[in-house]
Amino acid sequence: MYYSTRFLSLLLLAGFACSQPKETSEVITADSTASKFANAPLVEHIYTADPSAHVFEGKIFIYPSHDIETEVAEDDMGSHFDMKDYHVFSMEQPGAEVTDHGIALKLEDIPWAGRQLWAPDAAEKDGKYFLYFPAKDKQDIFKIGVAISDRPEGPFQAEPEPIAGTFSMDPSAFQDGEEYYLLWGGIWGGQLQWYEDQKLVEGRKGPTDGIPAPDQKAFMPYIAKLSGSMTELAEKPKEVLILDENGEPIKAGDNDRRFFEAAWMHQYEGKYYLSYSTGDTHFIAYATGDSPYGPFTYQGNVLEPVQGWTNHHSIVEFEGKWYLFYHDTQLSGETPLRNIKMAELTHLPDGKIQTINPMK
Ligand code: FUB
Repeated sequence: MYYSTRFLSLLLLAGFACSQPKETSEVITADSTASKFANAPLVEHIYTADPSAHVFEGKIFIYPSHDIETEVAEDDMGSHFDMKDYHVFSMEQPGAEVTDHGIALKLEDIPWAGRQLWAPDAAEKDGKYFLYFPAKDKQDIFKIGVAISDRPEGPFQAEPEPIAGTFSMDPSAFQDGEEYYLLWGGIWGGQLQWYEDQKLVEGRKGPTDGIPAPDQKAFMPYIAKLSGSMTELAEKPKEVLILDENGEPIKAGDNDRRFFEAAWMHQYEGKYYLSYSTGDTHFIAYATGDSPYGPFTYQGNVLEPVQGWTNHHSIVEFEGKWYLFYHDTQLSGETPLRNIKMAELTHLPDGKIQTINPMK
């Protein structure tokens, strides 16, 4: 089942954890649940997930999803991830207190959106801040929208329509010098498998309609340069190829390595790194290339599976050190009620990333 509990045994162990977030001032006690996690949640007063981190105004800003408890039944398309707003967080430096800047954007203030505010990201250009976010439109089809603010923490004002030419979900913004790019896509609940040649195929439903045979090329993320206004695509989106060690596109049946969702790009020593979630095998994998458009060659894993079904991350440099932001379900033990975390990330001398184990 989509986004169901692969880690049933871990969840059973964690089952005694309360399903309500703790107050900020409370400290998680060093019980057997907490002690198996390598890192502590960054905030505990609300549930948060999919953390996209950036350095703005000399601080780390985090743009996560805001998980909430819901009556919506769990299904194969992730309907139980029923988020209705975004909060923005900041910290002066790693380890410092995390500030919750409150609600930055609400579902009801997005004219075109119907439900499910999933993983967002942000970018800054010329003193303006742009929040890119996915939501299902009134026809229940994921689109990507943009909202604008003069401040990194918002509040953000949504554009009246989704960004033309976008589809699916999990947008992430990548700045390369003067150019900005938007990446996106995700299969199963992310609906990417319903598209052929970037057109919605009538009649496709559910998580497997449109998924290629195991020996066929997997779905890949998409990328497009953003226009000068940052609110439109400047070109037709292109598929970002992820290749195996033989230069062949990763196959749909290669579940340990194929792209599922959560594309993120960073640059390190002249190389482009594309990292992403492998979904049902729960890794954050990465591939490297010489251009944001790819092709990228699979290299390994950034992050081992976390507690919970989803794995979603971002990678950011702050004052010469690199950090991975990710989430797990330490606070709740429930897949749709996640909490964001961070860990230091190491680029090894050969350009590989040292794999991070989220558990001790
Ligand atoms: O938070 C909702 C969805 O779960 C995200 O968009 C996916 O990447 C997964 O983390």
